[in-house]
Amino acid sequence: MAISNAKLRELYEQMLLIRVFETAAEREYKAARIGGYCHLSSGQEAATVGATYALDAEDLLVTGYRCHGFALARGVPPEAVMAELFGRSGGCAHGRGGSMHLLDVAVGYYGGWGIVAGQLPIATGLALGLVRQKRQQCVLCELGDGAVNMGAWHESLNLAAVWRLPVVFLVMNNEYGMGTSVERASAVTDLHRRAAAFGLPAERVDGDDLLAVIEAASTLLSGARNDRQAAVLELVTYRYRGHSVADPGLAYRTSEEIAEHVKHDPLNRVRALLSETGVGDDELDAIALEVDQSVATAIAASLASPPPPVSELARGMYAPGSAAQFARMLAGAPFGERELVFAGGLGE
Ligand SMILES: Cc1ncc(C[n+]2csc(CCOP(=O)(O)OP(=O)(O)O)c2C)c(N)n1
Ligand SMILES: [Mg+2]
Repeated sequence: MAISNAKLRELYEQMLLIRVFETAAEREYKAARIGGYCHLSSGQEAATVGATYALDAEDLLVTGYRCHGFALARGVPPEAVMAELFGRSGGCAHGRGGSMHLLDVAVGYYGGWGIVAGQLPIATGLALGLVRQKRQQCVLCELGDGAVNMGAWHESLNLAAVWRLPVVFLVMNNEYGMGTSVERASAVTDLHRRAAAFGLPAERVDGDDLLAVIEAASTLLSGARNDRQAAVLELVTYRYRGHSVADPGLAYRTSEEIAEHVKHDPLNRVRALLSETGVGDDELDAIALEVDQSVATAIAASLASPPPPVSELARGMYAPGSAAQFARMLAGAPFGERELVFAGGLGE
């Protein structure tokens, strides 16, 4: 896979940003400055950055809830991602989504979805929308190994095949769905082979090999974009941390298993490639410093950003023009409840 040294350096910086961002998010969550859920993607950086890099600027990206890395790789500013984790109005979803529901339509990122496999019908619908609008764009839909046993997987892949929709389903196989290994959950553990049930092309590659990910993702995405050929891409990777920050991640796997994966760390592998092209330790240190600073700036900006005002709670819930319907309802009780449920109400 031919890629310029400058581009490789840039992708390495993105991968390092994700690693440092996730470590900071874990620290902030444990300090109770981040609430709700928080799923980290440390260890999955090559898969995340490589697949996102293979998208064209006009393509659309949809993911599950382990999504900080995808948002960063797609170009959502770190302060907008961090502020969303903090639940602040400066967040990319205005502080109303949190860690699992990042969103930035301006860069073609359509979320960040918390229901396992819930994002598949959304991505499939987006792909149908592209066809209807005669656009030569495609959708990349990320999901976990746990999502391939959900009904929405079968329904979405079937429709994508029958209607020739421009969508690539990216299975991020990190070996576990919460505490359940792929072996315990799936009859066929080569997950990409399930695409055969729908007559779709599929590939399985080492998700910790950045260049292999870019090559496979580029081929499948261009098939979707140019020939409306839906496909499945399975990236075999590993998550270093627990399922969420609340899970130490050691009840269902051993420290030895984790250590074995760390030996093939995706960041080290790209660092080795950079060294071969003559990038020295000085330059690597400079990149690390830049990344540390941008994460520190993101945290400071998040702390300075106010929480979203309660009066904005119903914003985005109703289409423009539905004000008359909304006016009949009690503010803060859009389904007509008689009492306000928020302390202090909505200022009325
Ligand atoms: C429909 C549904 N069922 C159960 C859950 C609870 N749940 C959250 S994550 C998860 C495991 C998913 O694992 P996987 O698809 O492998 O993704 P990963 O966490 O490894 O990224 C489960 C069961 C949920 N969010 N949605
Ligand atoms: Mg998984």
